Amino acid sequence: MGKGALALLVHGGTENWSPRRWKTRFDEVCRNRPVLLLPDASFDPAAVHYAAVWKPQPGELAAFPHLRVIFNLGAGVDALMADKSLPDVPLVRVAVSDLTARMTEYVVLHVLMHHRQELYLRESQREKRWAPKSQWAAGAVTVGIMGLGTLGADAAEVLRRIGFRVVGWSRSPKRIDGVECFHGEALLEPFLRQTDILVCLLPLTPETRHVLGRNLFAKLNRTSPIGAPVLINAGRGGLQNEADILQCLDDGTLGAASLDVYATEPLPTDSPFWSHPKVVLTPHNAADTDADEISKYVAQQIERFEAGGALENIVDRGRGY
Ligand code: NDP
Ligand code: OXD
Repeated sequence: MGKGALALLVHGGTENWSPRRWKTRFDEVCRNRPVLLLPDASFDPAAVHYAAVWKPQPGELAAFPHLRVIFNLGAGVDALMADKSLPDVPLVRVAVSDLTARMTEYVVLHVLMHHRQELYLRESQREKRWAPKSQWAAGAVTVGIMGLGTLGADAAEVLRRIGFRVVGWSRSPKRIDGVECFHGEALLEPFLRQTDILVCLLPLTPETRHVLGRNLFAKLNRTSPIGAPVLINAGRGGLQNEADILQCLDDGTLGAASLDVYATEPLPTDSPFWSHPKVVLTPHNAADTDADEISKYVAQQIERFEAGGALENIVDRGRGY
């Protein structure tokens, strides 16, 4: 019997993430396995055993009666979890070293940008103003990371090595060398009270939606050398209350924000974030993963699964991540 087919359902993304590029990549790594790029009028849905997806339409995956595993081509599965007809088969997400390293680059870049007063220095340069401000040591600043999973834990370790004081918050208890770890609702406030630069790497779930709002920002530390606290969100736009962020930037509750993700993407051209002087904005590309590594990761998981081995990085549907 031939190998069960892999169906590709890919919507959106950059040129590197175009459906055609994914088809070429998967043809290379899935030897002797049919790879179907959907929509394809000639395919037999019953032949599909695996699906590799990025932002499929709700209901699309329910069309495959013999589906065995769904592979999400990214780390966050919030879009998939919103599909009420998602087949009840294992859902695997991406957790690969390339993605982790790129996210850590983004986090370190933005923490350093605020720590080293880059917004102020660039403004001085534009105005040809020679006006240095005093600097402080990394150890005088506490970076608080919400989400100590694959991405948050790596960023925490690298920031600590650079010299920052690092604290972290997760759902369950964690141990990371040199990082003070907090967990659960009850310990959120003590975590926030110490945090000068807040980095959010949480998944979007019903529990975390809109967690980044005024109530939370008001609990951040205001006595560090950087002054008003800074928000860095590279998790998901649904984690943030955008009206609160804008008001908190304007009334000084927040000193600055680096945002990679938004409630609506692409960010509408009339969003005040585009031109806000205290916002450093990127277009959801904090960690634009090497797609070749992802296709190899999926192909290896399928081979291992068919040989009776365990799948890795299966999403816990009850928790939503
Ligand atoms: P993981 O699942 O490995 O980690 C998630 C972390 O969040 C865990 O530490 C988890 O706690 C914690 N968490 C989840 N829910 C809660 C809660 N209710 N209260 C407290 N802590 C909670 O995910 P990753 O690190 O791989 O990725 C995180 C997110 O980053 C993704 O879901 C995605 O949305 C986003 N992302 C964004 C990208 C971008 O380009 N902007 C690229 C890739 C990912 P515990 O450990 O106890 O389970
Ligand atoms: C992801 C992303 O979840 O790129 O992988 O946002």
